[in-house]
Amino acid sequence: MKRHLKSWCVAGFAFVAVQAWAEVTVTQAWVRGTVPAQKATGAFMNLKSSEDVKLVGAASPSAKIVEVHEMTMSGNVMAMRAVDDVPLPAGKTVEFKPGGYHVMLVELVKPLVKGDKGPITLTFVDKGGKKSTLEIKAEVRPHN
Ligand SMILES: [Cu+2]
Repeated sequence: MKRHLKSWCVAGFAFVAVQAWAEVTVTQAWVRGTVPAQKATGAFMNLKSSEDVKLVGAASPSAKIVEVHEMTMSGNVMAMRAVDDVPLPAGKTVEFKPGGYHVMLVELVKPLVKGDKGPITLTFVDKGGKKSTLEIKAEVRPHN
């Protein structure tokens, strides 16, 4: 009987832990490679969170400035702007891709060439205001 109670406790605790923890999965992360004089590039990926969270920031040792940008059409001109956050609704894949959201790496420390892995730390905040970070490695694809 005592044993039975204990297993209930463990199960209860595990349930609470799952409820509180938002897990974000990042797939197909890549960075557009650069040519030597180029100072900025974009990183792209698919993000999926188990809970409602927002992407609120990014950082990388590869660049001095890292921002989350959105590309939009302004008239017939493509323009990009920094956004404060990107909502990741629970269970929905949000694509960061050329022409849309991207992580902008500005003032690159050195050119990013094919075969490199660009480490990027993403910061998320959940509905309760709790912050979490996730480090990803984005594969550098050839410049084109
Ligand atoms: Cu940009």
